[in-house]
Amino acid sequence: PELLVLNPAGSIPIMEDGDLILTESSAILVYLAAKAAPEWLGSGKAEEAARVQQWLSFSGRLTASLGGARLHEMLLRPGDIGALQA
Ligand SMILES: N[C@@H](CCC(=O)N[C@@H](CS)C(=O)NCC(=O)O)C(=O)O
Repeated sequence: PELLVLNPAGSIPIMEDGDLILTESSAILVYLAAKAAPEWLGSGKAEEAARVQQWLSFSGRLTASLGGARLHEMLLRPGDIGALQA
């Protein structure tokens, strides 16, 4: 119940920074980079902005497939392990 208050979707990671609550790893990464190392987000040029989004999308796909495989193998969550490894 405590987790669902922070994220009704029930997933982790969840980050709290003062009153701010963020979910979704890509949003958390962008927030941390913007605060600590904004140059990592590029100069605002079209190609650099697209490259940041490209890597965040790649990261999201990895999280979905590897996270799903881990839940299946370690926590016995039903799933198609072949599809999760693709
Ligand atoms: N798109 C989310 C995916 C997060 C995600 O899949 N988290 C998994 C753990 S790695 C989770 O909380 N799963 C909970 C569940 O499936 O019940 C992100 O990038 O933060």
